[in-house]
Amino acid sequence: MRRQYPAVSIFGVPTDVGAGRRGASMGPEALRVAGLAEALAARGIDVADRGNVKGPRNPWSGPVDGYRHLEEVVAWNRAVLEASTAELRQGRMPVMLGGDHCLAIGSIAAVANHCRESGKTLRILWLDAHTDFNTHAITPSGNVHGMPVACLCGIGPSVLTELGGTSPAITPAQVRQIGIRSVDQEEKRMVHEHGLDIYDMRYIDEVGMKRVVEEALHGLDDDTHLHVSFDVDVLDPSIAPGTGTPVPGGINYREAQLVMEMIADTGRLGSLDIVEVNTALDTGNATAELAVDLVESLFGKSTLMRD
Ligand code: B3U
Ligand code: MN
Ligand code: MN
Repeated sequence: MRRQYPAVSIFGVPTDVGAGRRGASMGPEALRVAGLAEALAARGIDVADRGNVKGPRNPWSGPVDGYRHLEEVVAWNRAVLEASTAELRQGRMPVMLGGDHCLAIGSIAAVANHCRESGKTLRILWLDAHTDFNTHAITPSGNVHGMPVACLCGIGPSVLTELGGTSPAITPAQVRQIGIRSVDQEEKRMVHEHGLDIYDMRYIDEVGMKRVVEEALHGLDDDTHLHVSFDVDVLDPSIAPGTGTPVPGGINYREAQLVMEMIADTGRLGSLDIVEVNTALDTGNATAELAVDLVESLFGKSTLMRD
């Protein structure tokens, strides 16, 4: 039986202002060329591609006070916040195509506000090789795509922590991170201090992806809005080479499919980011094509279940 999904609104967020390498700005087109909208429409989903959110160009300058391109990051995130908020108000599901992962600040701030207004509980599944919990004081790079989770939890510059109006937008207790295998020294202290729920690669190897996802999704109910922030660098670079900060030892194709299928089974998916597709580093368009394949599973594609 086919599950009903709300109407989906796709936005491109062609930015790499938060990244350490250029090229994630081509991610939205790569995902479009890979047929994202068509794949969702073929599953019977009402899907609208709203085009690209607009923002400033990448000045490609060095860190100032521990941040690279903070002004530009804020401008992009304001645009993302506005676009996402408008769709949520209409009962539609925003899908943000990155772009680098800094866009999750605006995207999740919008969802957090929406949940506060509608009395829903927000749960965030952060699929990533990195915890993205750096601050300006400890970042090794100054790249804001390494800081969105901290900013959303209220740790960061007020222009970002207060982006959606309420600060903090979320608490660490709402977040589950899966696939983690690269955490900077000082960042390790931070994630322990703030009690982030992290399912790293070692834990996945030891207990298996099925149990990991069961634990990460435990406690969901009819009032839960599930936001999935899908950084494609969670995938092993052998299957997803087109990303700016690849880390060996990532999740494989079958593990990734299982995560998506188990999320689909909850019926609680409410919003989605697909980020860090960097076409300049890809083999053909393999990474975007794989992301589309996985998103089909996220929207209920299944081997044996009839549509
Ligand atoms: N933790 C490093 C690397 C990094 C984080 N997120 C990505 N890369 N994509 C940093 O620069 O903060
Ligand atoms: Mn990330
Ligand atoms: Mn990452």
